Amino acid sequence: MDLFDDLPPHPDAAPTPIAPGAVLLHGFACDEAVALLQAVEVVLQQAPLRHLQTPGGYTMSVAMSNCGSLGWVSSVNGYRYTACDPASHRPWPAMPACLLDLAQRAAAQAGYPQFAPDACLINQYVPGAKLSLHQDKDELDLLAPIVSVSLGLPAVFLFGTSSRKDRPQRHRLVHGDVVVWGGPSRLAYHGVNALADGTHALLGQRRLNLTFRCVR
Ligand code: MD3
Ligand code: FE
Repeated sequence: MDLFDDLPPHPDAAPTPIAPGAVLLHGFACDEAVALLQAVEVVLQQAPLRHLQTPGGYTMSVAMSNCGSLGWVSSVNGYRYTACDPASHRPWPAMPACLLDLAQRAAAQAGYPQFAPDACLINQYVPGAKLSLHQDKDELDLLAPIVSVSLGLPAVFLFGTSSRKDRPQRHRLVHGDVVVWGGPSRLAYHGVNALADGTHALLGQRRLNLTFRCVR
């Protein structure tokens, strides 16, 4: 029996390739988490989290907001990127420098030294919230990777192929993990299982996920 089986790899662990083109940087954001969270809270004061409607008429359990020059929104009319927050009619808050810097350092480490995201989607999960299997293909630049940052409670991330029919792999993403999704992984179906109950020392009963994207 190994008492350490349930622990995530130490932040110094080598990056783990989790699929062709996708690399998990264990704990890459851990040391900066307080600063990142403070910057996110300032963004959320300008553009509060909200539960969007899907074109199918369903209300998402994940609460969302954005920063950067473009933000992802969904409504009964469809998904799209907008320059203004539809709730305030004002531009989305600028991407805080500490967020952009983290995303660029992670992308560079994964082989994308020119990563210049113009959108950062902020997802908040509370226990029970989930994200159904989907593809992200509203971005014009599908050669650029997406960088994702997980903060707070752990989640079970589902990662399939470009065919919805293939059974997805499961990966546990914990506080501070950063994943760079490029190459063939970019168009894979993915989702997040319902968040389990728990309390994180820094974030309390929630998980935040930041995804940095090159949209235009
Ligand atoms: C693989 N977010 O915002 S992050 C999303 O944890 C989204 O909130 C999840 O899926 C979350 O669209 C997963 C990891 C992720 C994000 C985007 C991807 C993986 C991806 C796009 C293409 C391939
Ligand atoms: Fe996604």
